Amino acid sequence: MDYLTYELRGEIALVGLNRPEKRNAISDAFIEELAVVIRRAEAEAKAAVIFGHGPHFCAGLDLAEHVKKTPFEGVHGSRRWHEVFGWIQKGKLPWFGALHGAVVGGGLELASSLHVRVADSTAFFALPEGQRGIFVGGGASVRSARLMGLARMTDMMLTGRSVDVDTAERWNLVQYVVGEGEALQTAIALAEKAASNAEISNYAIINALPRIQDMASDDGLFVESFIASFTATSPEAEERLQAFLQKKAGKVARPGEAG
Ligand code: 1HE
Repeated sequence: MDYLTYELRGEIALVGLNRPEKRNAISDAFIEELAVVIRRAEAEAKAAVIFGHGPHFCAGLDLAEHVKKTPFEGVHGSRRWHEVFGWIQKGKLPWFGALHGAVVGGGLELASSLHVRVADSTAFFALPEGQRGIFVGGGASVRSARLMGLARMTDMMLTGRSVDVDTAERWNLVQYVVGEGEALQTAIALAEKAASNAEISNYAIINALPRIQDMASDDGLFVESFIASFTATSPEAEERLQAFLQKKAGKVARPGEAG
């Protein structure tokens, strides 16, 4: 692979963005490698972590490649990003992000398609599309806007505002903030927790929650009942519920206690 590294560590797939000399800028070939790696991770792992090699997570779209495209090629390119990032967001695996340095433009769009984002203190977030004369095309108008809210995203895009990790946490862009250099190990530890869940529960969490968010509340509640019943009557649920009742499964940990 030219743009990514892949490693299976136990049940966790580790995917590294590996074009550090271009700050992990995403070209068409990069997206195609990511498409292959997502499918490989789905076949081999129970959860996945994505991180960036070099000084930054990701500088977004490869601007050198973008300028060479016709308008119609641009539409297809954007639709391909949507498709591939959609395999992450509504696929088979829980995906965790370890973010550091620049998480900008398409890099923030990629991060927004993950399920849990851990950022270290060096991370910063921006949507510089306005300054480049372009628009978001990798899903930010849906995914990033839903995380941080329309007003904040509009401000970022109009003013070129760059936000630090503490602001990003307040704005819902990341769920965890850790010390410099600690994002990857934290993301792996969290991925290991998710990997120990029932697969059917993880699948429902990943696939049902974003869809139910898009539904009218009464429709969402109706769908929830079916998913609840389907998961609760699975053999995995029966085994896990019995294990708890027979005091063979752990209790819910208090915050800060090892789970
Ligand atoms: C790039 C890219 C890129 C760096 N495409 N080549 N994204 C941006 O507008 C972000 C543009 N990048 C930057 O602002 C900075 O590079 C960073 C803040 C991310 C990092 O700064 P730094 O000082 O560590 O690196 P650098 O010296 O700026 O970059 C190193 C090299 O990477 C340099 O090339 P070189 O040939 O001079 O060594 C840069 O030109 C190159 N490089 N970023 C191409 N993005 C689906 S729509 C999504 C729309 C977007 O993502 S728009 C946002 C694009």
